[in-house]
Amino acid sequence: MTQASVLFDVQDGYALVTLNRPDKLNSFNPEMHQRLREALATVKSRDDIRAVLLTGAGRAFCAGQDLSDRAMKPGGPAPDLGQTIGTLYNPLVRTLRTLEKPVVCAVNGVAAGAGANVALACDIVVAGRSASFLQAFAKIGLMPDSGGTYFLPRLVGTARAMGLALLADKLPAEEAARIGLIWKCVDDAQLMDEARAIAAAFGKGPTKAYGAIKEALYASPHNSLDAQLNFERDVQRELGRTEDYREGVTAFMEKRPPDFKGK
Ligand code: T3D
Repeated sequence: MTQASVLFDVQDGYALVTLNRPDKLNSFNPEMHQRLREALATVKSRDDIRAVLLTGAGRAFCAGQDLSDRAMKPGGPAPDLGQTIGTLYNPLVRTLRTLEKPVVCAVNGVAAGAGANVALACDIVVAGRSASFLQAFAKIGLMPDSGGTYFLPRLVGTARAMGLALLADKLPAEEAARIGLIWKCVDDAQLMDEARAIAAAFGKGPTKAYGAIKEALYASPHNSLDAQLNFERDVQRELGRTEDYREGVTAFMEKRPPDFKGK
């Protein structure tokens, strides 16, 4: 029996989603894309799942596209990369960014090519000290995709984005955290405990507020201050009507931890 290319497990209010092609460094093939799409659709549809923790099996997080699916015969036809990007990678990045639930990424090893940019599409990225980020594209005659040219300059500025994309060198996790590419770097042995603790906290947190925070912060770079102020006013009005806000204030007044229901 073949192993599932994506493992899915629900615990403590979050879904643990594990890319599981370790012998190929969890590189993407169409089957893994499909399984991941199904996993994220389940997360979206189930109220009892209030966050995601994405990680990789084995020594890598994800090595991007499975290049053995791209082997070309001399003189043979070139693959249509626009097709896979348009139908597989772009929808994945959009799903991660627009999911109204927080997505934690535990980068357990190298994250290369689209694998690096899928990690950067997540909301909170925690990496093990031995992990690294590699915009591998230029090494094979491509440019960053899966949102790389969008995320990199916004996260670390154009100068560093340019260096990472053009030089295509491995960026160690510690340096990635230092320059603000990711949330934090922790010792390898602590990685999953740390990431699980964050995901579990999200799993019992105010889900609607988290969704609003994502939407507001991801819209922010494109909005004027006026537009952002108006967005905050309108969405805060909606959040003020949620059960979780009522519970949050009541719990504060009663000096007890809140019991958020995600509603
Ligand atoms: O194609 C489209 O549809 C367009 C979309 C493109 C998106 C992309 O992601 S393009 C970029 C694709 N990814 C890469 O270019 C990264 C290629 N891999 C590497 O550069 C290195 O493997 C790593 C830096 C990730 C890790 O290096 P290292 O030294 O730790 O491991 P290794 O020895 O290179 O790899 C271990 C095995 O995994 C090896 O197989 P083997 O020899 O043990 O049988 C290697 O071939 C395999 N592997 C690694 N990456 C891939 C891969 N097999 C297929 N596809 C890969 N991407």
